Amino acid sequence: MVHTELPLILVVNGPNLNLLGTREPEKYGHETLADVAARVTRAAEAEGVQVEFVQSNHEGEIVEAIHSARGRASGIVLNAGAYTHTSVAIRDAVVAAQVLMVEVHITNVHAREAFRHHSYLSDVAAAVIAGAGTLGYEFALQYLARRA
Ligand code: CA2
Repeated sequence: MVHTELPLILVVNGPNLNLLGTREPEKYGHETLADVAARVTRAAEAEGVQVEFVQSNHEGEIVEAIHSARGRASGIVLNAGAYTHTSVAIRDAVVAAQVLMVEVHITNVHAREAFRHHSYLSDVAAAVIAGAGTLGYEFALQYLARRA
C-alpha cells in the first residue's frame, strides 16, 4: 500500500496570543490557545490535512517559523498579533516562503484604534479574516485545505 503524506498547514500565532482565554475575554473570548489548537486539529482531520502550531512572542522566531513552511507546507494561517501593524520582516518572510497565507484576526481590527487599521500583511495574503473570533482560524484552515 502506498502512503502519501497529507498536505501540511502551519498555524502561526504572534505576541501575547499565548494569553488567550486568561485576560480580556470580552475582546478575545474564553478559549485558550490550546482549545483553539484542538478545534483546528479536528477541522484539519475533517479536511484531510495535517496541522502544525507555532506561537512566539519574538519577531525573529515568527520569521523563522514562516521560513520553515517553504517547500514543506501548502498554507500558513497567520495571526501575527501586533506585529501585523509593524513588521516588514514578517511580511518579507511570507513573500520569501512562497506559500499561500491567510491573515487572521480574532477581533475586527477595522473597528478598533486607527493604528490597527493598517496591516503589512494583507496585500500579500490570499485572504484576510477579521472579527470572526477564534472561528476565523477554522475558516482559514478550511480555505487553505480546499486550495491545497
Ligand atoms: O484581533 C487579533 O487577533 C489581533 O491580531 C490581536 C493582537 C492585536 O495587537 C491585533 O491588533 C489584533 C493582540 C493579541 C493579544 O492577545 C491577547 C489575548 C488575550 C489576552 C490578552 C491579549
